[in-house]
Parts: sequence; structure tokens; C-alpha cells
Amino acid sequence: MPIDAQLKEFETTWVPQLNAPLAAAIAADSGDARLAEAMQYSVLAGGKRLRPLLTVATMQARGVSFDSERHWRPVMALELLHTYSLIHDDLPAMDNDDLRRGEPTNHVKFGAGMATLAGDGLLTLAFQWLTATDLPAQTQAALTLALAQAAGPHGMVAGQAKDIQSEHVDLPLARLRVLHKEKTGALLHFAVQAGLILSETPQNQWEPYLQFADAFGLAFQIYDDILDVVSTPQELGKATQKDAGEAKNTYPGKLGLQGANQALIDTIQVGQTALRALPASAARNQLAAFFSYFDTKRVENR
Ligand code: GRG
Repeated sequence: MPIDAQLKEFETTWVPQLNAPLAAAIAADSGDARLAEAMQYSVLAGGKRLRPLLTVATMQARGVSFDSERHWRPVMALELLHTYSLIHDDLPAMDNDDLRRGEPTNHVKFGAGMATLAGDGLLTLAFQWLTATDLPAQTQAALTLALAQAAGPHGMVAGQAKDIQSEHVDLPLARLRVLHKEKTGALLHFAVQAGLILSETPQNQWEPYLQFADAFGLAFQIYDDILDVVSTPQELGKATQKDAGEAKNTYPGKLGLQGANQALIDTIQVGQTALRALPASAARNQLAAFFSYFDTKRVENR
């Protein structure tokens, strides 16, 4: 099967299963109806669910099958946290965006106060869900520490802090890479790490998986920058051309569109090479198929 069809099939199998319990589970864990509505609104607005899909695929690569009773909440915790980051990033005090996942942003619909609280609620509930499982306490603690490190002031929040400070500052590519690694890469790193923790994989076997995750994370950000230049808001469900301008801290801004596309191709290659260190299997091919998310012909076909 072509690898893009493999990713599509994986999505078709898993996304409905992952989504089905979400609305009720969020409502059950919220003590205020309007807050629950605001949280559900953004979570259910139709994200691609790439992060939980990566966790499930990593578990499968480690030979562990998904048990919804035991794994669903810990696996979906990251999607809650990711959605919080989008809600807060869209707020007037941050990026001030009106469109996300093809819908009006949370603060446009519910007001900035409730949107802030919806983000706070999702961030906190994510940690509750990591421990809402009968998995061993050691597994729950490892997940909690890893997500705190990925999302907190040494991870995504640090990246966002660098981002808001660098709006009118020309960052060298090496510093831009660090910013992206924190802002975007850290949660994708955790997505794979969560699969390793949930499958109780010994840490001395983590390296190729995490190299794959980090290459995927960097490729994801380069592609996000490219799409911002070559796509329309209708295609992406969010504002585009936000980064326009030569001196911007983006891959196309620094390397030009062709240069950014080449960096994307090279980064995918790094990730594919990392995966080749693992024994050949259908599950390994499934991880490799995640790279088909990136259309490296998008630039030349525009
Ligand atoms: C507010 C602390 C804080 C952090 C915000 C996520 C983020 C950090 C900013 C969003 C802006 C941005 C362009 C991030 C990089 C790429 C990214 C995370 C895109 C959105 O992820 P997708 O494409 O979205 O997986 P869906 O909607 O499919 O889940």
C-alpha cells in the first residue's frame, strides 16, 4: 500500500474511536456547564489528532495493543493539552486569531475570560487523565513528569516565551530551531515518549523512536511555515500569510521557499534513517507512514 494511503487508513481506523468518548468525558469531569461547553467546543472542532495517533502507533510498534479502558484517557490527555495551547495562542493577548480548526476561535465564541478558563481547564484535566487509569503508579508518574517537562517552562511554554519576545528580532536559524523544538517539537516528542512509557519500553531502547519523533517535530514546523505561505485560510482552517515578510523568523523567511522545502526533505530523511535502526515490521512502517503527512511537492505544485 502507498504510504500516504497507509496513514489515511490508520486515521480512518483510529480517529473515530479516539473521538467518540470525548464530549461525555469532558462533561463528566467539568463542574460548570458553560466551561464544559467551551472546552468541548475547541476539542471537538476537528483537529487531525496527530499526537494521539503517534502514541497509538508507537505502542503498536512496541507490541502493545490499545485497551480503551486503560489507555484512552492517558492517550487523549495530550490532545487536551495541545488544544489548550491553541486556545491560549489564539487569544487577543497572544496571536489574536479569529479562525482555528475552520471555526471561530474560542474567545470569539465564548469571550476572552471563558476562553482562558477553557484552556486552563484542559491543561489541568490533561494531567488528571494521565492518572485516570489502572496502569502501575510508576507508569502514571513517568507520564506526568514527561508531559510536565514537554509542556512547561522548559518545553512548549519556553518556546512560546521566546516566540513573543522575537517578533521584531532577527533570530539566527540555530536559535529558531531551539524555539521550534520547544514550542512545537516538545509535544510531538512526548507523543512518542508516551507510547514508550505506556508500553513499558526500557529507556535504553528509546533512542531511535525519539530521534524519529524529533525529526517529525522539526519537519512539522517547517511544513507549517511553508503552508502559511502557499495555502489559503479555507484549506487550513486558520489564518494564513501571518508570517509574510522577508525578515520573518520562519524557514521560508530565512531559506526561501525552495530552501525550506529542501530542509523539509532532509529532515524527513533523518527521521526515516532513525526508524531503520528498528527491526523491520508492519508497525515500524506505520510510524514511517506519518511522514506522508508532509507533501514535499506542495511548493513546486502551487
Ligand atoms: C500558549 C503556552 C502556549 C503555547 C502555544 C501550539 C502553540 C504554542 C502555538 C500555535 C501556533 C503554531 C503555529 C504552532 C506550531 C504548529 C502547530 C502546533 C500547529 C497546530 O497543530 P496541528 O496542525 O493542529 O496538529 P490540529 O488542529 O490538527 O490539532
